[in-house]
Amino acid sequence: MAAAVWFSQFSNPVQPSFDPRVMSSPLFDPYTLGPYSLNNRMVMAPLTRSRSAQPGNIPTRLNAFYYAQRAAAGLIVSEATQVSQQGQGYAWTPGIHTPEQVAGWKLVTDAVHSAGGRIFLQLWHVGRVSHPALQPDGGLPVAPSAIGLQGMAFITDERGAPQFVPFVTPRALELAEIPGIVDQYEQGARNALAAGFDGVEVHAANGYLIDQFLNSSTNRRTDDYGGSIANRSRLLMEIVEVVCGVWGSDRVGVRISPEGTFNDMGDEDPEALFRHVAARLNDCELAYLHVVQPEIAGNATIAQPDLTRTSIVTMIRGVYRGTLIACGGYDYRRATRALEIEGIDLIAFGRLFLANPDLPGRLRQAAPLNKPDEATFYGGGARGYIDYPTLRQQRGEERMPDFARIEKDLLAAAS
Ligand code: 8OZ
Repeated sequence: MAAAVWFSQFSNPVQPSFDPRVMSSPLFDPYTLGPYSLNNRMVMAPLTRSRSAQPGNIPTRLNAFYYAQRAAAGLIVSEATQVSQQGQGYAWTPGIHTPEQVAGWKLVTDAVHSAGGRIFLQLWHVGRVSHPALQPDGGLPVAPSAIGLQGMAFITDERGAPQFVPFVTPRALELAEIPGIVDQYEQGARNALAAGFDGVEVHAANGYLIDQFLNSSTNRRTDDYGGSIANRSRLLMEIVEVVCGVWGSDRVGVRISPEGTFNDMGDEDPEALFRHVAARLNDCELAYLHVVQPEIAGNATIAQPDLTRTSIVTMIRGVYRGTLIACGGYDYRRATRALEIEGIDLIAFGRLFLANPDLPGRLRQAAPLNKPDEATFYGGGARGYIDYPTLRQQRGEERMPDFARIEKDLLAAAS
């Protein structure tokens, strides 16, 4: 497909088909984020979809189409993307450590930009949440300490079919290996710049490597990276420093999940830990701090918010002076309330954006929402990925595309 034809399919894909005055909420206000003017205060949350091309974990035109469909978000944060082979923890997740992956991501950023969107890449190292089958040398996954987690790793068998196997106990990183981990993030940040992203988000949430260093239950180190809260935060701060060196701090975000329990996480004093983290990050003058509500564990809601106590997100709002994104189970009403009353700056939506490519338009006119189909969250092709209809398509104002055909064309197209 000629380049011009390839881009033209993304231009202005999300035309409003409604009176924009219908709903009034700060969600629809523009927002200045670092050097960028966002069209609204709705962020598409990072969502693992496990649909990169194999072998090589390479983003495809199908992935580009999916992200461009959602370009009406004020900001898209990409799915978590491993900075190295060692950093991969699930089958088929994309990487940002080979030239082929950078070229694949360039298709994504070009498509999103042609559609008028903004996209940050989420930099990811899973640490212990991996398996020898995914490791470069078939070795053990690495972690701050040799403490395993319960549950199953998602890998592939010899024929490439999906398979669930128990996690293994990781090995503790040597002190001398830690600069190499920081280098992986720095290289990932450079590669993201080369791939045309608008910024990067450091994934320090949800029980992956950086979070394993932060939390006392997974970090039993006795060197400079363990023990005190300052020591446990050291890896995060070193990574943030090098990533800001590549991008400039106003194009770097950090995602944390205080009190999160996903991937067997826990800390003896999460309030003190994350108060420290938020205070230290104030000094970095980042684009934003992105906080996952503790009621969310990966893709599941495990509890309802406890309204009788001050939430950890409220505590962080009290400490953190910069742009704060909150994520986790928000609907229109709760999101509007968070912006109007709780001092949150931007709201990230995961499942709602997954199932509604035109989410801002739908919320603005209080239109019904498509329901996400859990069976198609991870792996596969167009189904459950690019075939959620827009409101215009559902109303017959626009032809319903032949998604199977689009998938075939996109994956057949030469780059
Ligand atoms: C759910 C399934 C796989 C990965 C995260 C990257 O929690 C993830 C993830 C979530 O941040």
